[in-house]
This record gives sequence, structure tokens and C-alpha cells, in this order.
Amino acid sequence: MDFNGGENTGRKHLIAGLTVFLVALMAGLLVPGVFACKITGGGHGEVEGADGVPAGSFGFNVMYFDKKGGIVKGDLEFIDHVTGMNVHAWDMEGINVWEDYPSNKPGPWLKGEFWGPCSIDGEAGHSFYVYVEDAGEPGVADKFYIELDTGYVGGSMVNPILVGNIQIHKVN
Ligand SMILES: [Ca+2]
Repeated sequence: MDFNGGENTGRKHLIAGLTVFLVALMAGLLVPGVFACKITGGGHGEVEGADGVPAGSFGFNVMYFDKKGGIVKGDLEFIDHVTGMNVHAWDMEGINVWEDYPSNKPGPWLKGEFWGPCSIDGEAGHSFYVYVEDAGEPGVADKFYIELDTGYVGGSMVNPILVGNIQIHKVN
């Protein structure tokens, strides 16, 4: 019998389990009584001039955990494929997540927003605001809306995204 080998395997499993736990802890999903939220999404929304074709691609991952100083972290990439404009944000300023229509079944839907500084076509010093809705899986009724300090608006607060999914997690 190779007791050392068995011990190493057990240790590897323990380390793997601890890693999963720590990642979940960092995401704030295993701590009741502590407010935490996380919004992730990827897909295509509508943009002006695209005539309903999926032409506004977005990808983001934003989270907040009220321990550890309560810092909002995440990044966002948005590309308008009609104009070629590229928006990039890696320094989040704020995030909100709330439930709407709590009596609706199979709801509730979760809604969220996040904002911060961004670059537009590589030019720093801009800012963005994003509003999203998670209406379940798959993301056929989810919504994505982005507004920039330049006055640009992409996606929609009314019409669902054309491709993709938004996921909102909230713990408190
Ligand atoms: Ca969804």
C-alpha cells in the first residue's frame, strides 16, 4: 500500500474543495447576512442603424461584496459593430441589484445597474452607465442598455437582447 500516495490524493481533493469554497466566498454567494451581488453577461443587443440585426456586442462581469472594504470590481467590453466604436471599462464605481415584480411567478426578475469610468476607442476619461434585467434562463427576455457620457445609447431598456444571457446574483 502506498499510504503517501493516498494522503497526497486526499490533500489534493481537500485543496480543490477549499479553492472552490474560497472562489464562492469571494463571489459572496455563501455568506448569509452579508450583502453581495454579481452581474455577468455576454451577447448582442440592438444598436442604432443595425435594423434589428445583433450588432451591439457586450461582455461584462461585475461584483460587490460588503466585506473587504466593499469594493466594486469588474470589467466591461462593448462594441458597436455599425460604427466600430469600442468601449472598455475595468474600474467599476458602483453597482445596484434589486428584485422587481416579486409576486410574479416564476419570477422574481432581477434588475441591476453598474457604472464607472471607461475608454472609448482607446481614449480614456469617459464614463458609462449600464442597466440590465435577468428574466431567467435562457436569456431570451433579458435586457441590456448602455449609455455613455458622449450621449451615445446602445441596447434597450424595453426590448430584450437579441442573443446571449444576463445573470444577476444577489445575497443579503
Ligand atoms: Ca438570464
